[in-house]
Amino acid sequence: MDGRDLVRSVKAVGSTGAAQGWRTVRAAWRRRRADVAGLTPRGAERARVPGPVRDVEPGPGGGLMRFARSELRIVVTVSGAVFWGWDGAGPEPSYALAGSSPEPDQRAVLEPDKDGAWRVVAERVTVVVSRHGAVEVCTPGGVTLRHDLPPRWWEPVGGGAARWLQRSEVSADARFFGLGGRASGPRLRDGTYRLWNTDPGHAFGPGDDPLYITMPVQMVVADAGTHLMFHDSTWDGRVTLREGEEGAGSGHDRAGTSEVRMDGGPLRCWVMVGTPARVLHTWASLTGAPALPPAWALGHHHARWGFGSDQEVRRIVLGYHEHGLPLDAVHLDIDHYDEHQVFTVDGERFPKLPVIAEELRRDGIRLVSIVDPAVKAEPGNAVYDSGTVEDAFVRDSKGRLVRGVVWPGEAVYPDFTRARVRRWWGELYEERLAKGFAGFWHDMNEPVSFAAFGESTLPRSARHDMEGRGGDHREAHNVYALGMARAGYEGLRELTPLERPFIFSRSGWAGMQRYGGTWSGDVATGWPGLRASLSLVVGLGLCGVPYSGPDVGGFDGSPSPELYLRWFQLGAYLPLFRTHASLRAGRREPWEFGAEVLEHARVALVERRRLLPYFVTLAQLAHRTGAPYVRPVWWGAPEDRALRDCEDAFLLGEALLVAPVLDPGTGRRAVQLPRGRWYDTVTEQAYDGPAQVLLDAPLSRIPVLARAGAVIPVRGDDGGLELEVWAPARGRAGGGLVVPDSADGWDEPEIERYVTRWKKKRVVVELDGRDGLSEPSRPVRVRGLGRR
Ligand code: NBV
Repeated sequence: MDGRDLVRSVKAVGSTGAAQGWRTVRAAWRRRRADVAGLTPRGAERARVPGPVRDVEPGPGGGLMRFARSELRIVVTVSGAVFWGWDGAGPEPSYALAGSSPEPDQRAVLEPDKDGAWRVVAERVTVVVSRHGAVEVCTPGGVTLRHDLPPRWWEPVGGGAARWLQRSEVSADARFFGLGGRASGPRLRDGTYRLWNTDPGHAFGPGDDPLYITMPVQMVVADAGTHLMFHDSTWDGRVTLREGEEGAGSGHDRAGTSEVRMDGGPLRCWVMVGTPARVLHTWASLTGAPALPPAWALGHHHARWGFGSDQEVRRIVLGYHEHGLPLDAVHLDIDHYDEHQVFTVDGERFPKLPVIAEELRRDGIRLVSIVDPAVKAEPGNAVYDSGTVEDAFVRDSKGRLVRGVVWPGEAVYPDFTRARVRRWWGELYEERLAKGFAGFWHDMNEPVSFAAFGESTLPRSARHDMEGRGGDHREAHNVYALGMARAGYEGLRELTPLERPFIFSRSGWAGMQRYGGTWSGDVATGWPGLRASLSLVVGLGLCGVPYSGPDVGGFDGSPSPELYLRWFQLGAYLPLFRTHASLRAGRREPWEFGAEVLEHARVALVERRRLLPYFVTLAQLAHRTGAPYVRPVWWGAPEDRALRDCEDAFLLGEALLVAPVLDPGTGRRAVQLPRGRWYDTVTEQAYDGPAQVLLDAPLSRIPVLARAGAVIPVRGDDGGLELEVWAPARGRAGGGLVVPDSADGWDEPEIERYVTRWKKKRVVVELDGRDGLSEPSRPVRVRGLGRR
């Protein structure tokens, strides 16, 4: 223990109560001791590079290249994604893939290229491998998108996992996005980003990295094209990014670089090339379609750590009613547990939970429960006892249970990398359903074990089943929450087969969208936190996780009325729209910030409800195509550099452009418009892009623009579905997709395609159905006709 550790230990003892504080000191020591005993020190290492190519063996979709000191398998698959793996690595087993690897594309063959290189030509991408193992990803037109240098490994002389480094170059104009949920993005500037899911232990802002969800997924956007690169290793790693620079005048370009360093795991990757939409579609076909949230989960959620009693829940709901504010879900945090133990309810403070849940459900409001993975290590505790019978908990290298410290005190951790344990855990949700809960909020699943010093998670030497292969926490850590999400999702599918499960999880990894979304953790109350919360939603969407949204108002403090309102106005256009705060933070109900804020918050809530059919459509489209609801403004025009650098606005689906206010005292703001005509949805004033325009952003609203020609499904005053149509520019046409999903089951409603155009002096809207064009059966309202 060094001096800093000592100070932290003393603080831990002081801040969490003496008993818990000392527990965290002991836990940290235990963790350290376990790792000393359970992990072999790396010792001397030997470096290796592939060396020159020896022979080549064509195979389905590509083939195998043997180098002096490694081999490379390369396969173009029918999904359009290209796989390559070094040292014999294949696509499976993988926690990211939704099923088995897609079939090889038989049309793709490995053929000789110049200078002893080989190449595979596929429909959308050509991959060239040099005779020393450099891999180049090119567009079909032959322009290089990414140039991977030959990889390098470091192998412990005494055996054990090899570390590796993959250095890559991208064009000078390229921009990096992704890597999971990053607070400083969405554009990832020069720096080193760690790949290790982490609870920062305090409310985070743009300077905090890593956070709860990290993923080795890079989305790279350049003039020449867009590609997504996924390094399929779950181990701890670091990605160092450096944007390139274009030589001004006669100077040379400096390429952008990415260096991925992994502490272990196979060196294998997947690359997808195309438009952003095509790339995400391929990514979703590989790693799984985003789960469809039930329609109510697309409304407004109110959470709080510390409702304290079921009477307080009733009071809040009544407050929403009395103030005429729509509400769709209420979330109960750990304070409703009995002594902080998951899958229990404090019967004294929440005696009427199922009754209240039923009352709320009649009003269209659902109850959502927090679910923490750690189980109080105490015989007599039902979850602990049944988990013990199942041998469900993580053990150390000597076979002893790994104990950590969390809210209930000393706790043990289910090993979600074992199928049997996932099944056992999934069945536990039955208790939640019986209490009336309809949705689940997975927390503390990085997983967290409070520690007075060192890392607040399990020892790296802790053993995991890894689907029978066996491994330790170094490999299991990043997929712990993914396994928990899978356990919950699959359990709920068994328990309530007719309903779509609703799960959102603080931590996760590539593929987590198969089971649900996220809220991205404890964002700090403050303007930088507001900006960071948008960065997370956009970045996660580009990694294939379309459903997320921040704690409106921030987690930890008391936002000023202005900050709260601006956060609220942003949240109203994000997939998960939730107000939430910590036990010690100020209130988050819209009526707590004065009459003016209440009035404007009501407008945002009412608009969200009006747009619900649009959100439902976006959820359906995300499920079917992988396209996130929230998209960077460059989504349809990645070659537009001004859009690529715009981080303070986003597209909500095809139809809307949302320009939140992210700074105090703003009454007007600049908005970078993509090509085409856009209408301010309040004034109906038209603007033509590409351009930067200055728009009014009074306290009452943030600028939201509609694309000319768009067809947006909205909720009419009678609750029915109506079509809001924004006039196309003269002489132009437009259109939009609508997925009318009224139930929360598994039926896949058909997509309605609408087209709009000018006919004489009128805007006409038609349904483009199987039998040709017809008049829509839904009420239509055309807007944007008046002002230019
Ligand atoms: O369960 C309490 C909180 C929860 O409100 C929050 O949303 C999570 O991100 N939880 C973290 C644990 C406590 C953090 C200090």
